[in-house]
Amino acid sequence: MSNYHIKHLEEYFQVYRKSVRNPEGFWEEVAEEHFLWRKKWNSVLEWDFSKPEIKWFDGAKLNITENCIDRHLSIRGDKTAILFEPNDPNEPAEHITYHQLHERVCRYANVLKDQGVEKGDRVVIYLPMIPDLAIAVLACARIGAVHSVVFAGFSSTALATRINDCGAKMVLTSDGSYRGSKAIDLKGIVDEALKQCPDVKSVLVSKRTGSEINMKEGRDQWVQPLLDKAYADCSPVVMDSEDPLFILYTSGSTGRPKGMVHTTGGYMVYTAYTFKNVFQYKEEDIYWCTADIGWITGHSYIVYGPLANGATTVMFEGVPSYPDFGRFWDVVQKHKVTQFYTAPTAIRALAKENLDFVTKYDLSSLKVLGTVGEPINEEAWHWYNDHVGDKKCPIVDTWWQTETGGILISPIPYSTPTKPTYATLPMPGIQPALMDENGKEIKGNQVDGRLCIKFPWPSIARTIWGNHERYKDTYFSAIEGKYFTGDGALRDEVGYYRITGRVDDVIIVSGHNLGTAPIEDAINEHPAVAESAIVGFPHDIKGNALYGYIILKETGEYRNRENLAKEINQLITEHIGPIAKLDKIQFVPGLPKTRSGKIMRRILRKIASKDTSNLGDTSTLLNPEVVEQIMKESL
Ligand code: 6R9
Repeated sequence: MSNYHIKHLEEYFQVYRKSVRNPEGFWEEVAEEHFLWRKKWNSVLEWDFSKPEIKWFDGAKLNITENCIDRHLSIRGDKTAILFEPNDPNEPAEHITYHQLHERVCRYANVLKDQGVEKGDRVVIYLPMIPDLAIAVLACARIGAVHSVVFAGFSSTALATRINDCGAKMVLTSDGSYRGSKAIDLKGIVDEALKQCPDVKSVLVSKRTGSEINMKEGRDQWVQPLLDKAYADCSPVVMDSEDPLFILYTSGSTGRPKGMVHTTGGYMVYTAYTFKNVFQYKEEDIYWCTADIGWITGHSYIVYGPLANGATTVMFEGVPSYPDFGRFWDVVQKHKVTQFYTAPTAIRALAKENLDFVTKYDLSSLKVLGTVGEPINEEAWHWYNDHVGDKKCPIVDTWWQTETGGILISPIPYSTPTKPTYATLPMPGIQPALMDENGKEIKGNQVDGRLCIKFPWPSIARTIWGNHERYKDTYFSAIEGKYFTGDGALRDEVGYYRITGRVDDVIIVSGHNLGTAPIEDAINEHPAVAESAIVGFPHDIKGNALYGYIILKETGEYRNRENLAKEINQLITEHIGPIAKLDKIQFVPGLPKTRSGKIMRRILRKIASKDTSNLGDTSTLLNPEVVEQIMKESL
C-alpha cells in the first residue's frame, strides 16, 4: 500500500529507487492493488523506443468507467463525484453523486449506441465546461468509442481540421456557451465547421444558453429528449489495456496539429497514481482544477485521475474575472476547496488586481496549491504562496505534457521541500535526463540541457493518430533511444529540475501551446502578405505573447496598416482561435535568413524581447542589413 501513497520525503526516495530499479514490478503492484481488471495482463511492459512501440499491461481487460464510477457505487454512491459550479454565481451549483453520474453516463452511452456509435469509432466533443462534457467523455469510454475533445474556444476551421483528421462521424456540442458576461454561439461554429466535414452524419446538441440555433434536419438532434428515453443502465464494453481511450490534439512546431493517442490501462493507472500523490488526496477532500476539459489537464486531473480515486471534482464553467476578480476565491470558500490547481497565467492576472479580492474570502480549507502549463515566475509563486496559501500550503509546480498523459515532475506536498520556479523531482517511475546539443547525456548537478525521458511510463502517448512516422520523428529521433520533450531544463545542486521553456518552435501563450507554423499559414492567407514569422516575447500576464514579423507583397503603403493588422488578427481568429492573436505586428522589408533559407528565429526572438546586446552567432546570416532595419523599427 505504501507504494500508492507517499507520505514523507524518505518514503519518496525509497519508492523512487524501487520504481527505477524495477519499473515493471513497481507498476504491477500499483495496478494490481488499486484497480478493477476484468482480466490481468500477460506482460507488464513491452517497449522499444526505436520503433517506437510501448505496451503496458498488454492482454489485460478492463473498462476505465467501471474504475471511475461503478466500483465506487457500493462504498460512496451518494458522495458527490462532480460538483458543477456555473458561470453565473447566482445559478445554484449542481452536486452529481456517483450514483447519478452512473445513471447519466449510462443513458448517454445508450444514446450513442442508438445512434450507431461502436467500439473504436471516433466521436468529437465540442462542449463547454458543463456536466454533459464530462458525461459525454465517460459515455464514449463506456462503449469503447474514442473521444476527441476539442477545446470550445477553437475556431470552426480548427474544429474541422480535427474532425477530419480523426475521421469522426459524430459531433457532440451545445447550443451555446457562457464565458463571463458573454454568450458564445457554439452551434454556429459547429455548423460552419461541418461545411468542411462531409463524413459527419450526426450532431447531438445539449441545451445551455437557450439561444436560437439552426438544427439541420436529419443531422442535428437535441440530446436531452434522447437521454430521457434511454435506458439508465449500460454494461461497460470490455477493452484491451492498449485499446485507444482518446485522441487529443496538440500543436506541433510545424504542420498540422498532432492527434496524440492515449490508451486505456496505463493511462488509468498513471493518472490515478499521480493524482493521489501530487495532491495528497484524501477521501473528504474537495478538489478543484480550473483547467478546461478540452486540454490534457482537464482529461487527466478533472475527469479520470480524480474519479478513479473516488474524489469530488469541481467543474467550473466560468472565468476568473467574472463577476469580478474574486471569483476563484469565492468558489474556494463556498465549496471549502482543499486542493486548488490552476495556471500561472491566471495567477499573474489576479495578482495584478486589488488584494481585497483575495483577502475578503476565507481560504482556510486549502491544503495544496498547484500550477501547470508553463513556467511560474518567482513573483507569481510568492503571491500565490503568501496570499492564497497563507504560506501554509505547499505549491506543486507540476511539469508534464499532452503527450505524457500525466504529471512527470512535481513536488509531493508535505514531502518534497518546494523551491519557487522549480518543478523539483521526478515522479516514481520517471527517469529524466538532460542532453547536450550533440545528444550526449549531461550527468551530475548544476547543469542544463534538453529534457528527455529515458524509460517509458504507463501514460505516455502511444502514437500520433494516422501518422506513426511523425510520432517517431518528433519524439524519438532527436535523441536516440529517449523520449524528447521539446523543453529545456536545468538541474540544481540538489537535483531539482527547473523547466526553462521550449527549445522548439512551440510558444506557450497563457499556458496554451501554439505552433508557429499554423499561425504563419493563417497570416499568409491574407492577400497582402508575402511572408511572416512569429516569435514569442515575455508578457506580464500571458507569460509569452506573440510578435509577428510580416513582409507585405507590395512595397510602400499597401493600405492602412492598422486595418491590415486587424484583418490579420481576424484571420488568425478564424483559423485557430482568439488565443493565437498577435500582440505586436511589425511590417518588415525582409526576414533574417540563413544561406539555406531558414528563418533565424533566434534573432527575431531577441529583437522582440528587446534583448539585442548580443545577437549570438550571425555568421551564417544571408542578409544582415535586414536585421539592422528590423531592430531600428522594432515595437
Ligand atoms: C500539461 C500541459 C506542455 C508544455 C510543456 C512545457 C509547458 C507545462 C509546465 C510547463 C514549465 C511547468 N509546461 N507545465 N513549463 N513548468 N510546470 O500543459 O500540457 O498543453 O501539452 O503543454 O507546457 O513547455 O512542454 P501541454
